[in-house]
Amino acid sequence: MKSALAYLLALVGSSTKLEEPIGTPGLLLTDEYTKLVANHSASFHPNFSKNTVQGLRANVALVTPDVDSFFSGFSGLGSAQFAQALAFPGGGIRAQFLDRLIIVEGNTAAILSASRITTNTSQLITQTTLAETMIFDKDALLSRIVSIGEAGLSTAQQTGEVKLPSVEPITLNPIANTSAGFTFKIKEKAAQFNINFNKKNSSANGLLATEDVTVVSDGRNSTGRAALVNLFTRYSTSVPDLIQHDEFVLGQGNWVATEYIFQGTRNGTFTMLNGTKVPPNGAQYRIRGMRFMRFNDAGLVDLFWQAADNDAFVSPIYLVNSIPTQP
Ligand SMILES: *[C@@H]1O[C@H](CO)[C@@H](O)[C@H](O)[C@H]1NC(C)=O
Ligand SMILES: *[C@@H]1O[C@H](CO)[C@@H](O)[C@H](O)[C@H]1NC(C)=O
Ligand SMILES: *[C@@H]1O[C@H](CO)[C@@H](O)[C@H](O)[C@H]1NC(C)=O
Ligand SMILES: *[C@@H]1O[C@H](CO)[C@@H](O)[C@H](O)[C@H]1NC(C)=O
Ligand SMILES: *[C@@H]1O[C@H](CO)[C@@H](O)[C@H](O)[C@H]1NC(C)=O
Ligand SMILES: *[C@@H]1O[C@H](CO)[C@@H](O)[C@H](O)[C@H]1NC(C)=O
Ligand SMILES: *[C@@H]1O[C@H](CO)[C@@H](O)[C@H](O)[C@H]1NC(C)=O
Ligand SMILES: CC(=O)N[C@H]1CO[C@H](CO)[C@@H](O)[C@@H]1O
Repeated sequence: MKSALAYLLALVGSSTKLEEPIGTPGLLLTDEYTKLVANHSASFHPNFSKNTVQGLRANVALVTPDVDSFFSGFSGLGSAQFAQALAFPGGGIRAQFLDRLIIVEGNTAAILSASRITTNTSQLITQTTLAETMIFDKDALLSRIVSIGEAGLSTAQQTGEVKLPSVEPITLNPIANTSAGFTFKIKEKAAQFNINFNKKNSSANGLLATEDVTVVSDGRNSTGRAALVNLFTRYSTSVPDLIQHDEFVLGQGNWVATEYIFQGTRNGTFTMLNGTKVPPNGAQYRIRGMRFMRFNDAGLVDLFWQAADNDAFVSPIYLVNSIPTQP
């Protein structure tokens, strides 16, 4: 997001933030503007979690008329489709999005949350990870959102194939006040994960993390570099031609978030989250995910939180160039 000049000025301590990111007309990145982006990006989920018409209207007031939305594979354009996608469930079901981390860089925010679905008597139905990238226009209205859920995990929790997590309060992770130079460097490291993967060098990804890195994915926590490397190698026989591409690499303080696309051919036996083995079908899938990385002072990742639906590889929603059923 930052130009090379703005980066140099930041390093020498100038507070200049005047720059115009490509594609966002009229935008000046002032402190005041960035605060408004932070405020708006933190407003959507509390408003939504009220599960009221007022909450929904408050959110629609924060988006552009032509907002571009992508909610777990379903694309929409315009505020009416945005509102439709956010319609609260009703029928005695409550949906809450509880924020764990909000990174803001310029006019873009990356948000890591818990999606908690309960009955109206607070009995847990599912709790999965929700991750979003939000881009704002010059008035700090939301103009593009990508929202990534864990549909496969949600299904497996509802059928009892995967145990529900315990209900705990969810709090925002703190963001350390590091130098601009530190954040610049950790963004480069975060971008290295997919570069290594695409060079068939996933084992190098372990070395970017601490030996006891916490790895969160698919509703599970695991520890250690091998668990981190496994996130990258687990599709090597089921989707042998997989490529991963970063769309965004956003940093703030000691945190970096990436939004990425992974695409490849399901050409080997694929294992679903519930353990079911699905035969190859030779079809190509294109899926979006996000990763949130916390770096320690030595510049190593000590928490790696991945939000991506493993079972998207068996979902027709994510087929590339799918053949329309209507002529
Ligand atoms: C956003 O700003 C408004 C007005 O100052 C304030 O009432 C609201 O609490 C803020 N919301 C968040 C999530 O920070
Ligand atoms: C919970 O939802 C059910 C089904 O819609 C409804 O009958 C009941 O009145 C609701 N209870 C409360 C406490 O809102
Ligand atoms: C972060 O650190 C810088 C330099 O030490 C300081 O000027 C700034 O006020 C700090 N910001 C916050 C939010 O603590
Ligand atoms: C794999 O990564 C390691 C560590 O970054 C590097 O030393 C090595 O040259 C890389 N190998 C290839 C084939 O790119
Ligand atoms: C998994 O790790 C994250 C990050 O440290 C933590 O917030 C969460 O509570 C952990 N979950 C479990 C089930 O231990
Ligand atoms: C998928 O498998 C078929 C049959 O073995 C093979 O012909 C094809 O080249 C494979 N495609 C990819 C992308 O690996
Ligand atoms: C796993 O989930 C799929 C899709 O929901 C279902 O068809 C299959 O029976 C499940 N497998 C097991 C072992 O429960
Ligand atoms: C109805 C409702 O909850 N509106 C809130 C939506 O978010 C804004 C900004 O944080 C609040 O000011 C509203 O009260």
